[in-house]
Amino acid sequence: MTKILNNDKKKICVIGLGYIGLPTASMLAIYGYEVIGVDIDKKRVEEIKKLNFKTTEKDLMTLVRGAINSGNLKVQTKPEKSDVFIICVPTPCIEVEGEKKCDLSYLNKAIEDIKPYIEDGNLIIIESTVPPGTSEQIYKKLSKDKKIYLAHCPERVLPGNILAELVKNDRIIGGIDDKSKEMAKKIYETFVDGKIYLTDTKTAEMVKLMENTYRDVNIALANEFAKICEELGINVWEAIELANKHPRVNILKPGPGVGGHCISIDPWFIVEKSKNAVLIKTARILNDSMPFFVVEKIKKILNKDNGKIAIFGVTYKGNVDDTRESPAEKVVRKLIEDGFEVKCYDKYARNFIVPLYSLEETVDGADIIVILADHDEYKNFEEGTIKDISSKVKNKIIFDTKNVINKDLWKKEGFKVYILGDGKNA
Ligand code: SAJ
Repeated sequence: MTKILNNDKKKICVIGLGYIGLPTASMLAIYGYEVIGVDIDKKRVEEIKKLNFKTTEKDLMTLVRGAINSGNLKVQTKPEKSDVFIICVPTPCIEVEGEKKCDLSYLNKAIEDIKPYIEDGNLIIIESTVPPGTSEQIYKKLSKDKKIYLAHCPERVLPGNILAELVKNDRIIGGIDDKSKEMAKKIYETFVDGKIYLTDTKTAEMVKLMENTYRDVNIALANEFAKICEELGINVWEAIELANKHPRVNILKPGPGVGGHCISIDPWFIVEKSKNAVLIKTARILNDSMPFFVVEKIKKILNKDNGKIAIFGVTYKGNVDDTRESPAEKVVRKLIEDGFEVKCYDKYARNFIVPLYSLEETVDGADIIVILADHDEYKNFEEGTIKDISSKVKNKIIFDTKNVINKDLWKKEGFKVYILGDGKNA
């Protein structure tokens, strides 16, 4: 579908220029809105202005450049009076008295920051993921002395493919009233090719949480199958592939745990609201236990509690630069705590809890190589690279928790190959 530039001259203020806010602000600017992109982080604002920020998102830099050059996108640290405010700030998870809860402090701060600029008739859109009922509470607060409109439009884009999904994916818009729904729809339909579905705010909040919870529970099932298959001498990867031949079965993949700032967090926002969330809580705990399962497995393979470990892949998933909540973080912390010497290699990662090394430095003298993220690089290692690695390691052992390596090539070099969930070589 070809979109036409909007000709309604609305001014939009996007609060939070992170992985959702920046592409959204840029997209709206490209489609003709006057956009003020706001981030409290001065450094981030400067980086964006100078087009000097790191990203692995395909074409994001080009989009931001186009938006800034069009004159429609301005980035700054303070909001301005606008017709529409779109809030895209993080809502992480915090632990309060042993219970995991949504941390609404960034969202509340954003609301306080825009409050002086809000006027009658403005539309406030919350994109941040929140527990059901949050938008209604914010509306109550803001509508005391102003006639405002409010909608919740949860983001649904997949990190690594954000720009394509921003346009292609269907959107859910929950409005506090019909006018709010329609006003928000008008904004999104300028750049969304997918269908737009309208509902109330509480349902939209729940829908977002259900999507990520569906995935978390399904991954937990795959992880439980991996443990069971190891115990019973079955290769879980083969078993899942065959089970998925059934027309109504689609089991996801096991791995070292669930990372990122969405799937490993959002299910807790349901748990905090309902005692009935029994399966959801169990799945979360199971996925959180996987890094420790991996550490135990490393000890079992090595048959000792010390040695040099070479980690490949520390981001929360393949081909992204984000290490937030990555399973590798827990694996590495635990290995170091238990007395292992650990070196990590990841040319995609932006930063990590320990320094990152080159491939050569990482494998030098290693007792075992452990793969924790499914970067394309590890799938496509060539014979020559594996030969070089082979000449540097102390023991030719590789443990692949993502089942991505070309096993035959590694075996050809004399490596003993272990795959998570493969009970045949456990
Ligand atoms: N993972 C597995 N096995 C699988 C699939 C994923 O172990 O079969 C792991 C990954 O390695 C990673 C974690 O799960 O550690 C999450 O990765 P992901 O690619 O499944 O999802 P995210 O967190 O990058 O993005 C999700 C998406 N939600 C859904 O697919 C329902 C995205 O659409 C959301 O917009 C995003 O969360 C978000 O921001 O909420």
